[in-house]
Amino acid sequence: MLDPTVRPDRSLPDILREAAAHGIRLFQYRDKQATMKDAYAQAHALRQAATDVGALLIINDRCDLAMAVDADGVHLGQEDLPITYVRRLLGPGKIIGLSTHSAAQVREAVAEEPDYVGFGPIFSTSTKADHDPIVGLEGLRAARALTMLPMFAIGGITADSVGKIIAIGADGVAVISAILNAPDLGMAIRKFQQGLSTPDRQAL
Ligand code: 3NM
Repeated sequence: MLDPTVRPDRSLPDILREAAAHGIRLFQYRDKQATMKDAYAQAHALRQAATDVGALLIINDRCDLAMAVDADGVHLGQEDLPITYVRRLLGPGKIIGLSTHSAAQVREAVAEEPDYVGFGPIFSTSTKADHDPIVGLEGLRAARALTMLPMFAIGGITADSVGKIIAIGADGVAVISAILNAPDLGMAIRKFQQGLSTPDRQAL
């Protein structure tokens, strides 16, 4: 996930290009602070970069911004517009994800039919100030049992923990700081890929 507050010193399109060269195919632009004008400029540049490298770009929260730059989809939070309405706005073929933070929210999400759910925070994170209570690996296990929808775990995930998360059955992970703050982006991504391809069965 691309959040300019985590790496204010680097251009997000450059990070996208570098991460894509190391195999990341799906990016989310998350910016809780920028004005719509600045967010549009940033999203437009990211759209171009994603298209150049053949990666997917989804926009956090802002359906209008996703439409403005013809993003591949939008990622909605619990406080955002209802999915049925967003699907009508975005039209066919767009990805709509929904953040969930509890078993009850996963059950409700299933009824709303998103294309995937995010679930977390799995671990402690300092990236999201107002995050929901930590759900832990047990919370993930319970959530996983509730739906066949693709589930992306989020919150404090590192290359050391990703193997446990995949063993429990998450389809993938959404990561900010463990990759964006790494001194060597490529090496950080490679370590994640090793964890993704070797589920840690001790978590079962
Ligand atoms: N959403 P990091 S946790 C953006 O629980 C976000 O829905 C969360 O950043 C949720 O990988 C989180 O640096 C922060 O912990 C993820």
